Amino acid sequence: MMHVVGQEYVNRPNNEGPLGVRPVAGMIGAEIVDLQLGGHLDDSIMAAIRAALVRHKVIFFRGQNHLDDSGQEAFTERLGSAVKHPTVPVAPGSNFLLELGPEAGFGASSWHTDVTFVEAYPEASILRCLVAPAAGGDTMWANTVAAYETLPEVLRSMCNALRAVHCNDFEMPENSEISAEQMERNRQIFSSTIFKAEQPLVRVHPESGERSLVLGHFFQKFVGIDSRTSARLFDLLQRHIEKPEHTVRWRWSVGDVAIWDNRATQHRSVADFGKQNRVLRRSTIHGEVAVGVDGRPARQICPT
Ligand SMILES: O=C(O)CCC(=O)C(=O)O
Ligand SMILES: [Fe+2]
Repeated sequence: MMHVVGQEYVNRPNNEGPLGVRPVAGMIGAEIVDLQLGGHLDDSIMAAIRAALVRHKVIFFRGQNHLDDSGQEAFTERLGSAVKHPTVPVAPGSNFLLELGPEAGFGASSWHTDVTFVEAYPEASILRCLVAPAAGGDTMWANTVAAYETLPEVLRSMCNALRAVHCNDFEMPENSEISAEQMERNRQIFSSTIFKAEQPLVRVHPESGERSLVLGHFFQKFVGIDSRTSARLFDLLQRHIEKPEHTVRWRWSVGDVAIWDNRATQHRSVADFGKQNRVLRRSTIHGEVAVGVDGRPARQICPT
């Protein structure tokens, strides 16, 4: 099955019922218009949001300025069961939010899927913009289902059989927005407990049945392949995921909210905003253990 692209994707009949949905890019991303997020939304709207999320992989909502931390938390709990980050302390004043800001740059400016060093990594993340730079500091997402589906058949077969170790002790990307000392402090917090999990390279999505590639910056090596060869193979597949055709890019305004399906995407920030302030708060939703094409689940290596 070939992934639908361009007009075919944009015009495909949708099952999002009551929502106003405007695709942003040809293969991933849609804006949902005229909806106020919060803990008050009824089941039919929540089901439509979930359907839009699984279909478009990342959905955007502008003008959610009414949301404060507790509003974001209440909405998060309507969407699923909220989980804290395994090592990073919660943002001051919140119950389970993670802050991305001048004090807390956790190496988000390279491509990743959130928390893949945990066997049951989050199924979705919700990011709310509190302070936006005048220009710069966009976030990008890539569709890892489209990336799998556009690989030649022989490479897909090879990928189906592979598994990889992911770890939170990873090399954080260089980031001119944060001092070297701050970066080192952040790194120490991020990997204060070492987490390692073995993930299938190809994950079967529990809701859509779609297959996606599980890679990103927590990748360490493929099981049964030495580190150097692993790095070359990683590079080939990761570059394929990052092709502009597989991506969407969002320019933030205060009050914007983005929600992504963390089982079918990677994302990264763009570190081009210099000393301008930029603050986002993220919540995450508990995910199931990833399962490969052969039915084998992911496995936690440490801590056990
Ligand atoms: O700062 C960003 O644009 C992305 C942050 C990120 O990786 C996340 O919220 O999971
Ligand atoms: Fe992230």
